[in-house]
Amino acid sequence: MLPDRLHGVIVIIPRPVKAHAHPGGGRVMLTADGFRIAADEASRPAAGLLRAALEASTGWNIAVVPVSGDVGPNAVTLTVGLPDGGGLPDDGYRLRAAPGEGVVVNAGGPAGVFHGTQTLRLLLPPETLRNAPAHGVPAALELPAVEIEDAPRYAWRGVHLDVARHFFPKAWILRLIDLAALHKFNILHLHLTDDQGWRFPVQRYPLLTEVGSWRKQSPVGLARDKRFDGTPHGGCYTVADLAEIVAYAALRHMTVVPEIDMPGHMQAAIAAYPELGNRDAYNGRKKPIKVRTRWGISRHVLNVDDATIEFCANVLDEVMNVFPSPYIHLGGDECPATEWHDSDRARQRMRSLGLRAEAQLQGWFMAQVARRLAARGRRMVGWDEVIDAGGPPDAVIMAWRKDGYMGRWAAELGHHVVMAPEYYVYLDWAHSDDKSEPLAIRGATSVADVYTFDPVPRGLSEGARKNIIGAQAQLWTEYIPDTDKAEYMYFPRLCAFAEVVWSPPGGELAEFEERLTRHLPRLDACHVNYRHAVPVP
Ligand code: TNX
Repeated sequence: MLPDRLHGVIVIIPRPVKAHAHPGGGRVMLTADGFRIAADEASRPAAGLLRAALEASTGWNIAVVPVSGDVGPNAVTLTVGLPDGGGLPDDGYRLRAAPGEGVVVNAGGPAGVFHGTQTLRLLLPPETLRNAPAHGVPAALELPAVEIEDAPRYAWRGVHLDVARHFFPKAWILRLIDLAALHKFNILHLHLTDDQGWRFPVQRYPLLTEVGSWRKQSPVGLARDKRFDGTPHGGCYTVADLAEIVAYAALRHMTVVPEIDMPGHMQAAIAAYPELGNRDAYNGRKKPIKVRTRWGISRHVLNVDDATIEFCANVLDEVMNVFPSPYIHLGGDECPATEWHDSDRARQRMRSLGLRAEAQLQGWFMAQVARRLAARGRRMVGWDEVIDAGGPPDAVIMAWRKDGYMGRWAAELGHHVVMAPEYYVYLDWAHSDDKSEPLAIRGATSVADVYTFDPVPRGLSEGARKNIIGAQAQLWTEYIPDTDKAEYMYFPRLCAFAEVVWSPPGGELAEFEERLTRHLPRLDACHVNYRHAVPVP
């Protein structure tokens, strides 16, 4: 048995701000008989979730009771508002587990209570992460006696999932939310539309999903192999599915940020509604544009007519009805201007706006659409191409290109920035260069690469530091057709990334790797298909 403490740090991921063994040492016992969760009003939802998780894994019958003086030592107590009025933020918490006192979580706000309960779940035996008592009903649960004080480094701790290149079922997205919440992430970014599939149901434009959610076939192997599987692929969510995902995430203090990618990456929409495309640029093309079956960048982009801007705004109205997120992602990446160059209508638009380059047309387009978001009090997020095109100054920029350079530029311009540089946090890249790795778009990004990534771009001025609001790990799914492979690509790199965005900087890789070894049984208990450092024979 390894000790509970390694190098003085409590063995959980992400590493808390402060954690030490209780001065008295020892362990805390929670026993089946009479164990309770005491919660004040603000902590009730977190108490309910903790109760459900522990009842399922232990088979115990657990009461949630109001906080009162006589809760006793066989209890977990959850409250908001610190006894000494100490200044923890809303998402910060203190957790104290001491023999004879039970476990007390005291938080700055409801989010902090929730994060505190996730810490508790990681301190308890891994078996408590299962869905049923696998080895019979335990008489007691033990955890180390500890004192933890904790709060996140960043406000945006994001996990991204591309459900457009491959469709992922709702049930698994709920599981992903659980796994992300266990690691204290608070943003799930869903990339809902792309050239190869449209997954968001729009009442006003039903063909977006009727036509746009299916493609005829998908590539087999790498793009350059030019082989296809001959099997249609598709799927879309219902409004109820998405509302369920949003509500499920909200209970776990996660915000679902939807992305409708425009004006490029729109071939599926153009297949559904050809009038959205640049028909005057096709030079007599006879074949209709279909939902794209190849990966890579399509040259078929939206036209810049008023009707198309109105179309996008109408789609976003429905997006905003489903997603309460203050942030709505409008994509803006990889939009080739070839069709605009060849389109008389687009050139006329440029002339009337006095624009010199087609790329500026994109900035103008994004700004028009973003106005509809602003009218409803929402903020636009866009990939960093948005700053090339002179996009709206209040847009949040997701910086993915050129290492930290684009993020630094955006932050110096005054944008709020979410760092997402591909070399470090594109989890669709292979884990290693080894031949045994499954097919991946590029390689390689190891756990160590992710862990040593610092969201603060090199050379950023002191004044612009506050503009880095967080970072995000991406999972583009061209080469990730199913949930098993998605989990394989996410984990355990997502554990390392959790620590990048939550914990104070300065973590040591070797120490983290030891902690990760201790964390993996917890992923096993959740049956996560993570990549093993040593391949499973
Ligand atoms: C670039 S990153 C894209 C995606 C691809 C990804 C593959 C970004 C904003 N656009 O459309 O899926 O590369 O890694």
